[in-house]
Amino acid sequence: MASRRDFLTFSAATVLAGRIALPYGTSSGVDQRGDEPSKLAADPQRPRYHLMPLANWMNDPNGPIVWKGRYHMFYQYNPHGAFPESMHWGHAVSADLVHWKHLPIALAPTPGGPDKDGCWSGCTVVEGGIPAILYTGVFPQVQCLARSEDGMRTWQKLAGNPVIAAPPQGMQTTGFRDPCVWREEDEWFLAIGSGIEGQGGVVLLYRSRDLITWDYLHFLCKGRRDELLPGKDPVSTGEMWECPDFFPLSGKHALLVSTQGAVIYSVGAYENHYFRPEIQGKADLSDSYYAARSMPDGTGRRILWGWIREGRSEAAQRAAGWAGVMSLPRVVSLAADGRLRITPAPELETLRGKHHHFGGQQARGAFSIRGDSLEIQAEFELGASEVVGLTVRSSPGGEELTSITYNRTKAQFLVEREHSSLSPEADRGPQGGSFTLAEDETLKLRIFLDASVIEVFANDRACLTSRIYPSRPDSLGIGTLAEEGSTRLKALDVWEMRPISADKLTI
Ligand code: DQQ
Repeated sequence: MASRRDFLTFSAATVLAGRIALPYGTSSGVDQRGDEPSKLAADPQRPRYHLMPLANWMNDPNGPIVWKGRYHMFYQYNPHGAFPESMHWGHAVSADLVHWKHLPIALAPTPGGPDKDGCWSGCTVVEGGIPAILYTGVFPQVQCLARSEDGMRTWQKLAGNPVIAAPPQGMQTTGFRDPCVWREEDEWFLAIGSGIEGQGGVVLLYRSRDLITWDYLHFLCKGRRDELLPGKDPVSTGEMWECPDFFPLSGKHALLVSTQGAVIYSVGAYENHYFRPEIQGKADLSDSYYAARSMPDGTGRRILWGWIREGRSEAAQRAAGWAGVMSLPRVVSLAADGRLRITPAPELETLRGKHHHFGGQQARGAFSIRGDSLEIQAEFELGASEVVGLTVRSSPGGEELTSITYNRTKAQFLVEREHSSLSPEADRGPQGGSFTLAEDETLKLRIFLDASVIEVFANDRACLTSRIYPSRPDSLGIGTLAEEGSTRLKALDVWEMRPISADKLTI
């Protein structure tokens, strides 16, 4: 998502103007600041049970990790406003995966250092009891190391940074960023997102004994030229793979890369330090979900996080004073057909408040429950209907309305946003992709509505994230939708969700 032009300008200017004091080699100590908390709290578009900074811009999740019984989440963060420049690492901690407390910024660009123009994405590992961050400094793109000796409160950058100063010699790379590090016996391995001009995305593999001296081995995995899309930049064509995330899963290995506007996963075999993909898919059907990173949670589960981008104009984002949201935690496992099964973490059920149940009705019409902070579960028998689904955030006269639909003939699952908002600032295009139900299968939807965020899970095998910005305060209605046929709604369950009030939490 990022170009040199996007990121270059702010940090140098800001530091010169003396607005942030950054002692070399330590965390910045800059706290999260931004617009008036009361303005942000009153913003109807601002999610209430998703993790996000108190204000300003965020993008990629970085280095999620379980440490001493707590979940730590870092993320790309610009403390200076709701726009993508001068990347820092924001930091939050949770005891339950759902409620979060914000901690001081973990990493800030160091004037004159290899990350002077931004601390871009990376990962967190623990070496001999000491937490360490591997991240990308820009520009040029190099890999850096920071460690924390005080339980992740402050981070000290290695004086000898960068630890990897350039891509392997002679390679015409399209990028060199976003390290993902893991341990095998007494060695560390590091995968870097990259690509070869005109050929496709690659993940480069390095090895080290101490996280400092790294030897390049070979490609961990390579994309194919015939997979490239037409486009204007290497990330949109697939010539550059961002944010590789590589992990073992039930006897197989999975690799996630962010490219072509999506998070693409491969499941396959990892042998002799080569990864051979066998099955591919999208971790989410929408381009609103990006740069996903996962963590083992200490109980055998793999938890996945993604950046939910905005879907409205840059001007609207700046005016709001915040931009970017962390997805809800999703549990990744291997399905019987070898694909990834990605479902909402059960911990989210602790946010459920008042429950409303509707059963055995024809699948048409509106329901008495209304809201924009809800979990909705619905199961439909398709009957003869070609299109089935729900409408959410509808105004009483239907001036604003968002449809979540499964189209049997087109084998498509979509969030349709044509009428989601009367505001000209909001994106209107449909989001979604291919999805097929078996002939006798019911459609099972689990939908999380949180102000401008929608996360939908269909039949435990498709995720679809979307952004909508209804402008009317009465755009809160829920209804069912069935065209040409006799769809039966087996059951509709709705829970009013509690806000997480991250800023007030103490743990
Ligand atoms: N965002 C980061 C990069 C990464 C991109 C910069 C993906 O490290 O490649 O904020 O969204």
